[in-house]
Amino acid sequence: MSRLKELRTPVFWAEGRPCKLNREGWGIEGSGFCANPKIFTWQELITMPKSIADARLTSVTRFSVRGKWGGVKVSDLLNAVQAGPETQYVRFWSYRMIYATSIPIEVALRERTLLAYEFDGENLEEDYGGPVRGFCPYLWGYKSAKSVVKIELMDRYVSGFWEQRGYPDEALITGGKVRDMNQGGRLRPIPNGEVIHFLDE
Ligand SMILES: Nc1nc2c(c(=O)[nH]1)N[C@H]1C(S)=C(S)[C@@H](COP(=O)(O)O)O[C@H]1N2
Ligand SMILES: [Mo]
Repeated sequence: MSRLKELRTPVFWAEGRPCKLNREGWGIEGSGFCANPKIFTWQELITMPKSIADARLTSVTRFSVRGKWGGVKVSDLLNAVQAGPETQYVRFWSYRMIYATSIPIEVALRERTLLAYEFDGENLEEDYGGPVRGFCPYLWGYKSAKSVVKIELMDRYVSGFWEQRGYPDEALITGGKVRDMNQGGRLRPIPNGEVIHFLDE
């Protein structure tokens, strides 16, 4: 059983649960305002420098799970496609192109914003957004799109799946108690999803 499952991390698929996804055949299109649009295959992604973010995924539905998310920095991908100066937002598309969400370029460029393919050293399974998902600990979990097939560099903001349904576009993690999955779901305050310490990086 995967670590995320052991921790009883909830599984959200607003657009419906995917069937088995093909890890070896996975590709992520990087396109939009960039000089070198390209498709990153699974093989390419795993040979790019790996970053580990020991950080939390915090849902607006008030659960939070911490672990070592491993993957490629979104900033490295933006460099690879030669993101243009027009780029203001990065939009992540999930595998059926129904779920999408965008984050500001400044947040996309931060150290711990990843396209993640591991949690605590294990490959991400479908339930948790494998083969590769967005991971952005700075904002509510709905900004961390699962099973990403495309990242699109945008010159303006377009709201995403949950944002169109009333959740804030900014998705700043606000106070209050959350269920800490690392502590058996105990309700406790985790201010700012613990990202406050990272912000001066
Ligand atoms: N494709 C897709 N990505 C998604 C979602 C979803 O429903 N579909 N839910 C989002 C929300 S609201 C949260 S909190 C996290 C939950 O991630 P998990 O299902 O791995 O716990 O995924 C985000 N990414
Ligand atoms: Mo969420």
